Amino acid sequence: MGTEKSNLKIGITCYPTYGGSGVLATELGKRLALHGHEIHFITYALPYRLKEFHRNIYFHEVQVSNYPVFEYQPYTLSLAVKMHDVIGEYGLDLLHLHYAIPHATSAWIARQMLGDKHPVRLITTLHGTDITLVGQEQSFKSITRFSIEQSDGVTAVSNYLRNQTLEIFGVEKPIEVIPNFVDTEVFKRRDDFVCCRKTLTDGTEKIIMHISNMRPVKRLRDVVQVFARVASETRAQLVLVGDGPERAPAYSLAEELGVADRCIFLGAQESIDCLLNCADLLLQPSATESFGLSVLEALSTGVPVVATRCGGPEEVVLQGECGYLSEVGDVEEMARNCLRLLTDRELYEAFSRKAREHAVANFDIREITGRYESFYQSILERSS
Ligand code: GMT
Repeated sequence: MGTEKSNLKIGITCYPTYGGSGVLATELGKRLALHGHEIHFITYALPYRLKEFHRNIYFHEVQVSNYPVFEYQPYTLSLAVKMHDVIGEYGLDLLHLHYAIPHATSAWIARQMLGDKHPVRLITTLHGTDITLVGQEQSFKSITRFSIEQSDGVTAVSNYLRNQTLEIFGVEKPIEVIPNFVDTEVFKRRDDFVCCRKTLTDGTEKIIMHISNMRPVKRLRDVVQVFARVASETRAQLVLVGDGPERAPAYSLAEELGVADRCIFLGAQESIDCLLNCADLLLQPSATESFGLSVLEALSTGVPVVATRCGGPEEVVLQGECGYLSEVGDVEEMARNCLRLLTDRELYEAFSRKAREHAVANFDIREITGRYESFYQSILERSS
């Protein structure tokens, strides 16, 4: 294994559909490929941010068997076999697993299958619900702990998530915190987007945006409750981006509160950079959030954020400088904070400026990719 060489062969496994961890993994892979590393995505579908051709990037689709005896198809095993094959065929130096379950487990199996033939290194990045929700389920807890312990290197996207992992799983492994990033050259104020605010409103209303996969943890009811209070005081429109089980109940609540005609449910969208250009505020009242990637994308675009003190956002949002954080469920305070920002032009401009500066200074993709590269190198050196 050549620890002295700077260009590595890296396998990346992530969830390829919508979700922050998949976005992060894909953008990281694209950036690493630009730096000359050879990147192999091993997933069950083409990651949705990987549509066009990129030099140095390969895609290996995991075929899931459809054998009728299996009521539940053993995806973890199909993934392990594909990892094993790709490591062997291309001589990967390391596998970077995004989201512990089941990716880190499959990678461990693949490595066991290879034995001493190929000493591939395993790096697991914890993203959030793999620890705070899924990982804690009794049926997953011991395998999550085991898979973390068996990784050669572990990173978490925030201090909050690192501490949660140590507390919940009592792992001995050191966990490096490498925060999520944003491409500040993509997420910025621009005039050339077609979806200007006039296509969403009459052009005079303020736009409050919410972006999520609409699962219970995102507290969609609070989004609507906050918006109803704001809408009773000022002309505003709520634009909801994403889809999931809480979408229908949120719509019913909007009807009940008499604001359904001021809510636009756009469904899942790819052009988040474009949509954020239309937003005045981002509203994310989650119950728990290990980081909050859309919060960072909003800040980078110069959009102030109203969110909750639920873990990660406390490490991303500068309270009272580029956004406001409230206790989970405090819809009254969140509504007051939205109104304050929407009605005080000077305050809004100051928050917007600070949001952009903060994202550029602390979370730019170029800087954070370098931190991953250094981490890879330290793991390769440590274990060679
Ligand atoms: O739970 C989600 O919203 C999806 C999940 C994922 O796999 O993308 O999000 C987690 O990872 C993101 C990327 O690191 C973080 O920005 C999210 O905060 C985190 N979600 C939770 O902790 C609830």
